[in-house]
Amino acid sequence: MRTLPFTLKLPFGDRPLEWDNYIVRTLSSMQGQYFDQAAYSSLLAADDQLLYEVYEILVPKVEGELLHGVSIVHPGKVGNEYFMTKGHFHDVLETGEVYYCMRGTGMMVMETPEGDSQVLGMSAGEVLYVPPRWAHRSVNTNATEDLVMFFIYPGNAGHNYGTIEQKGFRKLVVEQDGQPTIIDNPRWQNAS
Ligand code: PAN
Ligand code: ZN
Repeated sequence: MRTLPFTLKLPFGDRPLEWDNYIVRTLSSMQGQYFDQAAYSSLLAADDQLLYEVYEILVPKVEGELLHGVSIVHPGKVGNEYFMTKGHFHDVLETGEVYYCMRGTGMMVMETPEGDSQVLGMSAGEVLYVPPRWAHRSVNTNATEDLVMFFIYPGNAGHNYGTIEQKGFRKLVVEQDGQPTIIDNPRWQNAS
């Protein structure tokens, strides 16, 4: 846990050199999240492949601190739906987050508990702001390149994954006619 001022080396488009915590998410951690369940099952049976990685710089998880790090979503699809992060609300709903897209192209799928929904494109060099109350999921829409992003959020934010695991997001990002396309999630209404 870092409690004194420090600098961080972030080679362009790469992981931090001095990370404290490394998280990997493979296909098996996304049970029930992809629309095409048959495609998900057959991909998983072939290989529990790596979807994304997170390199975290750890500071105390308290109000006033700023947690930060780098996430890397790899290219790929489950059926027509692109590789993506699990996505979450923050436990402390009233906390925002800043993402800086270092490399690649993708979309951030966001929604509020009140039913507002937005999907914004991201490409290298862009900063994306996720306001308080907005759940967020990053989607890599590039066929060959990683989506690499630096993120910063309040130390006391916490993560609520359960709501998204149960309900999913209202919007999905899928490939249609070779293009990333935002569609309504047909399974969202069925969730409790
Ligand atoms: C990011 C995310 C990271 C991985 O650090 O945690 O992109 O996504 P999931 O946490 O949804 O698996 C962040 O938004 N932190 O709050
Ligand atoms: Zn977050």
